[in-house]
Amino acid sequence: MSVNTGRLITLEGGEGVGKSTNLAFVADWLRGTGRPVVVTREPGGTPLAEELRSLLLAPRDEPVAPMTELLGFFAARAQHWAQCIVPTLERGDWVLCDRFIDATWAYQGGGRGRPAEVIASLEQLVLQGARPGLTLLLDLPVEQGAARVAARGAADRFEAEQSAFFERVRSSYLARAAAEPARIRVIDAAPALPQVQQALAAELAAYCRTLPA
Ligand code: T5A
Repeated sequence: MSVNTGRLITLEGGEGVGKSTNLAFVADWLRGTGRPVVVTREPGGTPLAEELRSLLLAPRDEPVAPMTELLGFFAARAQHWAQCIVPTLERGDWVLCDRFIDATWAYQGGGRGRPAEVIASLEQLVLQGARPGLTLLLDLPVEQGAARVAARGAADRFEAEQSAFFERVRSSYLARAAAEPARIRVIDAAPALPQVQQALAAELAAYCRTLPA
């Protein structure tokens, strides 16, 4: 049985675009309209998936094979999907997730160059065709995101990548948004926070108007 994902909203974007900063704003906006929301993240979102997150993001001397990385993200997602997202949606609540399947397409697909057919088959295995109802893609030139992250301190395994990797990630996100413009809404993340949040609120309001009350 497939789950209705109309109440699943995801926040996406490259490094330092402001996902964590804006997550609370989006959650507050939804709660302010009377919609109960569970805020979660990928990789992570359950105790086991958070352990997998630590393994996936920790800098390490041993090279991580691209397939290991890809399967690791899907292993964490399978757990998060089954134990957190689906039960929340089934009881009628909203889920707000910091990164989801589009991150895999952007990072492991665009960034690492994993073949689309491999990602698509894993996506089908784990999510069985389910996609978020709304994806808010915060977009920022790579060097601006890097400057914001640098101001914050220690880098994880991905943040240590070169700028060409993040350019591919950004292009991949934007290509997905161009292919699915109704689901993936691009928000310019460069302006000051109040302006970014005004744009987020406008997208949320427009999306909620399309759903049954
Ligand atoms: N990953 C994840 C994959 O490779 N495949 C997958 O399938 C999945 C799910 C996860 C990593 O895993 C990878 C991608 C990631 O590399 P993460 O912690 O979820 O890591 O993601 P990060 O991008 O690393 O998250 P960050 O915390 O670095 O970035 P955010 O959350 O986008 O940025 P945020 O909110 O911390 O903001 C950064 C700084 O900018 C400031 C903030 O105050 C903060 O200091 N800022 C602004 N400054 C000026 N103007 C604005 N408008 C600002 N907005 C924020």
